Amino acid sequence: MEILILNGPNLNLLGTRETDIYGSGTLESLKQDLRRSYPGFAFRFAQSNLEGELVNHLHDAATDALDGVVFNPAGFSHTSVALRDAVAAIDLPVIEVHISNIYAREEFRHASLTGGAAIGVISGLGFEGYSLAVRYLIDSART
Ligand code: CA2
Repeated sequence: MEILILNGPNLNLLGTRETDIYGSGTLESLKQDLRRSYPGFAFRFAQSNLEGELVNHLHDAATDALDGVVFNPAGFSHTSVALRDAVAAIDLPVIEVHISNIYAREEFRHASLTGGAAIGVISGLGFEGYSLAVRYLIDSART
C-alpha cells in the first residue's frame, strides 16, 4: 500500500507562526510522526501553495494507483471548485483533514467545497487527524 499525504497552501509554515491555532509541529515532524506510527509503510508526501499543482498531485496519485489520499487543502477547501472536481474525479479514497476545528472558527471556514467530495472529513484533532485518516485507509483496504 502507498498513501499520499497532501498539504495545501501555507502549511509549509507550520510550526513557525500561528502556533496557538496550528500547534508547534512542522511538516517535517508530521512526516516523522507518521513514519514512526506506521513503520515500513509507504508514504508519498507533498505540499504546494499552488492550486494546479495540488490537482496534479491528485491526478498522479490515481495514475500511479496509490491506495488513498489524506488531503489538507487548507484555504482552498473553502474556495476551490477545481480541487473538489479533482477529488471527485480520481478513483481513490480521499480523506480531508484540518488541523484546527473549522466549525469553531470564522463562518467562511465552515463550508468545505473539497470536503463534500471526500469520503470523510476530520477537523480539529491537530496532527492526530492525519494519523487517524491513515489508520482508516489502511483498515478499509484490508477489509
Ligand atoms: O485547520 C486547518 O488545517 C486548515 O486547513 C488550515 C488553513 C485554513 O485556511 C483552513 O481554514 C483550516 C490555513 C493553513 C495556514 O497554515 C499556516 C500554518 C502556520 C502559519 C501560518 C499559516
